[in-house]
Amino acid sequence: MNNEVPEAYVPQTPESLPALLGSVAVIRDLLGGTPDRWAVEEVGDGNLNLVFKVRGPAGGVAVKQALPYVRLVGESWSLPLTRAHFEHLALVRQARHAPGLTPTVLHYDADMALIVMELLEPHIIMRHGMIDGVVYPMFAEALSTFAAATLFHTSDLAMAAADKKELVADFAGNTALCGITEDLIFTEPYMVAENNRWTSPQLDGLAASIRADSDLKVAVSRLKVTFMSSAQAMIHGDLHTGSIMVTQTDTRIIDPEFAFVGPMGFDTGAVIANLLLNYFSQIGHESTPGARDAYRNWVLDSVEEFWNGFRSRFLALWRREGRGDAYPAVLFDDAVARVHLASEQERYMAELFRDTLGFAAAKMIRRILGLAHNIDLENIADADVRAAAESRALKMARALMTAPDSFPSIEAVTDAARRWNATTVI
Ligand code: SR1
Ligand code: MG
Repeated sequence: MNNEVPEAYVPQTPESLPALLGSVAVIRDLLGGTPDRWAVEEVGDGNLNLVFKVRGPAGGVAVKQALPYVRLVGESWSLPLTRAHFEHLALVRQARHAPGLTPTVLHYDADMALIVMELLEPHIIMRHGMIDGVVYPMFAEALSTFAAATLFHTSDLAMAAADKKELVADFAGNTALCGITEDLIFTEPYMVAENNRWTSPQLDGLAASIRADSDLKVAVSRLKVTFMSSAQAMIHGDLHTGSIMVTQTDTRIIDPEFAFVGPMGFDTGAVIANLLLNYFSQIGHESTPGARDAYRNWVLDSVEEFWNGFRSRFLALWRREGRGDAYPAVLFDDAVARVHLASEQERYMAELFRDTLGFAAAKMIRRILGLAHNIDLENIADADVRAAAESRALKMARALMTAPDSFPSIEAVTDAARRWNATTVI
C-alpha cells in the first residue's frame, strides 16, 4: 500500500486555499476578482476528507482534499492520499457514461490530493433532506440511470476484454479503501472489535446474538469473497445517501473514492440499504405517531422505483449496446438464440438482485453495529426509540442476508420492511 505523502503536499485551510487555487488559470477566471477577496469555508462532514466551498465575485467551486489519515478517527489511522487519484479517475469515467449526474471536475492536483469541482448549489446532501422528510421526485430515476449506465458500460457486457482488464488494473491499487470495506462491513460487526459501537445497553443482546450467528457469518463471508474477487464492473463503492446531492429537480452522485472494479450488487445494495435505514428511522423524526406515514410510503416507493428502473435500464442497455466480449453477439444472431439470450439475461438480473439484497443487508448491519453509523439513526436522541428502529433494521437485514431467495421481487422486500416496521420487540 502506498502511504507516501508527496513532499509538496500541504493540508489546506481556508487561509491557504485561495493562493493555491489562484495559481490555476481556469479556477481564477471562474471565481473572478483576486484570491484575497474569495470567501472560503470548510464544510466537510464525512469520515475521511476536507471539503471547502470557495466563492468569488464571478462564481464558486467545491474543493475536496484527501487527508493522509481517517478524519473520523484521527492521525493514528493513516490512509493513502492516492485515493484522490482513484476518485478523480472514477469521476471522469462516470461523467462519460452518466452525463449530468456527477459534479463537473474542473481541476485535479495529484500532489495535493485535491479535486476542484463545480459548486453544486442549492443542492444538499440527500441524507439530510430525508431526515427532514423531504420528497425528491426525480431521485430514483436519476440514480437508477446512473447505476445502470456506469455499471453496464464498465462491464464485460459492454467492453472488449483487453480494455476491461486495463480498467481492472487502473483501480487495482485502491487497496486501502477496499480494505476499509472488507474490515468494517464484512468482518468487524460480526466479532468483538475495538471499532464497533451500538446503542447500549438496548442492543447488547442483539449484537451478541449476531456475533454468535454462524448462518449469518457464513452468509457475510460469502458476500465478502464476492466483494474481493468479482470484477464485474467499475463500482462507486460507497453509494449511500451521503454520496448524493439533490434538489427537487437535479441529482448528482459525488465521492467515488472507494471506486474499483468489483461486484455490481455492492452499489445497488448500498442504495437500497440506505433507503431502508432511513425508512426505519422515521419513527425518530416524526412529530406525532404516523405523521411521517406518507413519507415512509415515498421511501419504499423509491426503493421499488430504483430497483425496477435500474433493472429495465440495464437490460435495455444490454439489448441495445451489448457489444462486449461476454455473450458475444456472434453467438446470438438468430431468432432462437436470441430467445435463449433473453432468458439468460433474466437469470443474470435475478443473480444480481440476490447479490444486491445480500450487500444491502451487510450495509445495514455495519451502520448499526460497526464503526461508522449514519445520522438517520444517530440523530434520534431517545435511545429507546433509536434502538427499536435499529433492531427492526437488523432483523430485516438478517433475513435478507440469510434467506435472499424468500424475496423474489423488490415488492417482497418493501412488504417485509412494512412488516418489520410494525413489530414492537427489540
Ligand atoms: C473509516 S471510513 C468509514 C466509512 O466512511 C465512508 O463513507 C465509507 O462508508 C467507510 O466505510
Ligand atoms: Mg464519502
